[in-house]
Amino acid sequence: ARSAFAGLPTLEVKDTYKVGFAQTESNNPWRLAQTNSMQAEAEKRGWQLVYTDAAGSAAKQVADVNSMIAQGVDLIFLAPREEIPLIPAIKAAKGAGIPVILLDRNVDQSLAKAGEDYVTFIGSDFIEEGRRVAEWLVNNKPGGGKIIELEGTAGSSPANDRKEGFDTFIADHASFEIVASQTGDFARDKGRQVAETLLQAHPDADVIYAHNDEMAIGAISAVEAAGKVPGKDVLILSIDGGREILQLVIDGKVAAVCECNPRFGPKAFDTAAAYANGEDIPGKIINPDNFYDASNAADLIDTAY
Ligand code: GYE
Repeated sequence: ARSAFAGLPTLEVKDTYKVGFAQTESNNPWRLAQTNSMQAEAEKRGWQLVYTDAAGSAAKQVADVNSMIAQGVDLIFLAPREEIPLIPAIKAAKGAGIPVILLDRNVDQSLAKAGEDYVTFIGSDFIEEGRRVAEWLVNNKPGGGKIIELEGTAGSSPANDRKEGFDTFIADHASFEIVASQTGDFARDKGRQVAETLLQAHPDADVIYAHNDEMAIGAISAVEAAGKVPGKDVLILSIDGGREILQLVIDGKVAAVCECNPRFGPKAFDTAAAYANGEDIPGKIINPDNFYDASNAADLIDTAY
């Protein structure tokens, strides 16, 4: 037993495992790409995957984890929808002797910790994603601007961190102002509705920063409904980098996108195997993210999900 994982359940070395994957929702291509990557990797290794979809409800996701515990899975991969509500489920898994690996979303670090409550977090550096989008904006819009921010799911780590990274950078550049910031729940239609309302309240806004592709695509419809031209009158910025948004960058409707890589399968299963082998695992395993704008979107679109 290694000291770094003192209190955590261990994982036996076996030829095959039965592992859970508690997905948060399946309402966008990013989620589907993540699920496909997990299922493909399980199949490749001959591991059994118990898959659940919380359909956008943290309460259902808690129940999904509890049912995986009851089924006696060897390990649980969890994409916690929000930072706080899944913590009791993580602790219940630990109590039942089942290690948990967090995928793509993190939990509140004052309430649960890597190496103590769960093995590790695998995902992107969301603060850095937000910062890179803000930096691109400042470097490419010399006149400054009035920004509408469409936040992801309230209480989720990517929404909290993408806001922090972006807002902190913008705060140091006086010619830019965030005139409104509201959640669109990472969803296309909610993003469209919120963007429509905020564009009416702030007709002088000339930048929309969306925390994901789905809301950015919704924002394009809102800009057009307001009689404005996306990419000209209103500059649109996003995070995720799916094929659909890259085509919109090529078309000139979206200005810049920070990638958030959804292909977790190989790294997730490698990390579980390394844990079983007693290898040292850092508390955070950060995926590198690409960055797209008009200069490279056409070259890279075929690499996107
Ligand atoms: O950006 C979004 C998805 O948690 C990083 O969740 C993920 C985010 C991703 O629904 O599109």
